[in-house]
Amino acid sequence: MVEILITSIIVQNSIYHLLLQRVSQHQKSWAMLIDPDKTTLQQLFTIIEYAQKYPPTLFFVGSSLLMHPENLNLLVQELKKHLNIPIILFPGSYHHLSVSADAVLFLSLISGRNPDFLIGNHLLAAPLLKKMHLEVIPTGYMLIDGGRITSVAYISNTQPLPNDKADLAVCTAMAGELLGMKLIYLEAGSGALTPVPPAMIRAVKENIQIPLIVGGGIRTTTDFQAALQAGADVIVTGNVLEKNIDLMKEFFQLIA
Ligand code: 1GP
Repeated sequence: MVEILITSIIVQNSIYHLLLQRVSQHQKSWAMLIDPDKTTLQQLFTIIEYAQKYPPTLFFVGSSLLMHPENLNLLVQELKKHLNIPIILFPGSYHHLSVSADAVLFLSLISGRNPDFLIGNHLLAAPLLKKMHLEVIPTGYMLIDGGRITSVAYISNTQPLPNDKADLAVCTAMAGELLGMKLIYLEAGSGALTPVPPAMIRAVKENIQIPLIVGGGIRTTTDFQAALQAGADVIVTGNVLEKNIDLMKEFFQLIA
């Protein structure tokens, strides 16, 4: 009985629960992606300063490659020290983990046919995750053609879904939901030339009940708003803020 109560308290306090709550209250979310390889300490302090004024709903931390694994922990700890914003790991591989984060997207690349990214990395990560107190959020990750070969396409060695085939995206997302995924993530890839088309976002959203994350190539408030209006629950922005941190204010205003 006590155990059931504790479990339910933990679930109520989980980041996933927070997301579900926001979706049910029609509140949109913004995840700011920070790449530990590309962010200097100085840039991190600027991000922290801006996030105190214009907080994203969540931080995603990760990248396809991790050339400086030591930066991952440092970055997460520094964010934790100064801000009270949930930090979710967005790993490119099974060892891109940090005990100091709050949760991890346990990504299965369901648009691809590479077993390493469907289950291979997961069995390597499983014993590590069992020992960490990280909330694990199973996520159906779908790579959508964004007009160029992105790092995630190259590294995962998978073919993105054509961006004019909303029906393929819908069936893939529905299959992910039926397999028990807790989130669907439509990803055009970092630095995509074109973000995921609104028509595809809308079609996927209409056919799943779980929250929908959309990211890749979102550079302007117009892109951001188009994805929100099409039905995305969480918008992820990465690259553009590395170039223009002032956009944080505008993105913040779009979800406030
Ligand atoms: C998150 O990979 C994206 O889904 C980030 O993409 O860097 O193009 O914003 P950008």
